Parts: sequence; C-alpha cells; structure tokens
Amino acid sequence: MAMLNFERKYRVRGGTLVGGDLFDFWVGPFYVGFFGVVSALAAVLGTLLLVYGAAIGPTWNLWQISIAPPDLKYGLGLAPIAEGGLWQLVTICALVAFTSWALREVEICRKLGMGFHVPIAFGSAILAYATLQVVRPLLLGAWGHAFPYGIYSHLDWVSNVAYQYLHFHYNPAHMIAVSFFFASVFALSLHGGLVLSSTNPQPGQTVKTPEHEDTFFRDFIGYSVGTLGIHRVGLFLALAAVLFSALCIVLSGPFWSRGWPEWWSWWLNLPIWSQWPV
Ligand code: UQ2
Repeated sequence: MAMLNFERKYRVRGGTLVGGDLFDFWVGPFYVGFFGVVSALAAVLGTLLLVYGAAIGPTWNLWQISIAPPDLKYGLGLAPIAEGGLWQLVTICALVAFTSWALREVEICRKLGMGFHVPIAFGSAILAYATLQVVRPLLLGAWGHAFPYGIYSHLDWVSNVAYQYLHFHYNPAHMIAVSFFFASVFALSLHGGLVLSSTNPQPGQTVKTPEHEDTFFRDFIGYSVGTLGIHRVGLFLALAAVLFSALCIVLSGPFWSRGWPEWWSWWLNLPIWSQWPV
C-alpha cells in the first residue's frame, strides 16, 4: 500500500485523551488534538517571552542573549519579571509545551493502536530537563540553581557547576551516562552502517535481505542481536544515557556537595589496603 493510501486508511477518529472529537482533526499532514493546541500556544508564548527578555536585555547578539533564573536570594519564591520572573514563566511554558507534545504523541499512538515507546522515550528527555530546572533547584532551595536560557550562558553554567565539584568526570553516575552515550553512538553507527550496506546496492546489484545482515555479524563476532533486537538495544542505551544523566546532576548538590574526586575515598579507605606493608 502506498504511504499516502495508508495514511488515509489510518487517519481515523478517536484515541483522544482530552477534548473528545473537538480537536480531533489534521492541519495538512499534522494531527492537532487538544494537546497540539496547548503545545503550540505554550511554545509560541514561551518564545515571545524569550524575545521580550532579549528586548529588555543588554544585547541582541544571538550568542550573548541570556534569560537567567532569579538570584539565589529569591529562594523558591516568585521573582520580578526582569530579575528572573521571565525565566520562571519561560520554564512553565517549556514544561507545558514539552508535556503536551508527549501527550499528543500518546494520542497518535492510541489512534494507531501502537505501543507507547516514542512518548516514553521523549518523556525521559523531559524528565532530564525537569530534573535540572525543577527537581534539583527545589532540593537545593532556590530557582537560582537552574540553568539560564542562552547559547553561551548555558554552556558557562555547565562549566561553572562542573568546576564547583572540582572534576565532574569523577562523578560515577556521570561516568555511566557518558559510557551509555558512547555505546548508543556505537550502536547507531553499527546499525546505520549495516542497513545501508545491505539496502544500498551498487548499480546492477539487488538489495540484500536481513539474513545477510545477521550473517555479517555471525561471521564477524559470532552473534547477531537481530533486526528487532538492535532497536531494543538502541532504545535501552538511549534511555539509560538520559536517565543516568539526570541521576548524575541530581546527586550533585542535593546528595554530594564536595568535590567528586573525594567521593572515591571510600575505595582508598577500604580496610583491605592495610593488609599490605607500605
Ligand atoms: C545486528 C542486527 C542488526 C543491526 C546490528 C546488529 C541483523 C539490522 C548493528 C549487531 C549488533 C550487536 C551485535 C549488538 C551491539 C550492542 C551494543 C551494546 C553496541 O545483529 O541484526 O539489524 O543493525
């Protein structure tokens, strides 16, 4: 079935979580739904607030524009608009837009009778953002611990927070997160390379079958995870990377406030080392 035919067949009524039939329609290729409306409104409002923040700020240099969270002195309270209040409104807009986008994905999954893997994956990215901007600042007692919205300023925030813990690469959850990021890049390069190598034939040759893909890896390392399996591995690696990232930053401050190199003292302090003469 041609793709456009398929889309017509499955462009069906129902599956909505909120609003019933009211927003159950498409605009061109895009499904709208209640959450499409909310997501679009929140995204536009948040963007306009950022532009307003730039307008009352000191620069129009795209690299230097920054909408910063309130000073630490405001704690967990509301701040004046020009002193972090704007950041607070933008953060609310972002959370509403991201969450509605995920729920719009859920409605589309329900329409099509699919699994919820895509919204669950996107949900973990939202969780990572919420960990940085809401959970960790709440645990530390001030919105001022969140990162600013600016191209350079958010990089400076990452650098400053990292140095606050002396050497962030000694954070064990950060180590695991980075390893999962590398593993997911490795898995996608293997998968992308393998699929293109078998489905992008030279002129005059035919597309190869998945059996060729299995056989390549059986010849190569004695094992093939399979065509469905590689996507399970990929989703697992990506989710593990983002979840350990959220863990590594929420540990830093609320649960460990010294340098991360010092955390490894537990290893040096194991009683077994005293068994050896110096
Ligand atoms: C595979 C397979 C695919 C693949 C890939 C493999 C036919 C098209 C890439 C090989 C993957 C393995 C052995 C697992 C890699 C695991 C990690 C953690 C990097 O067997 O089946 O389908 O794309």
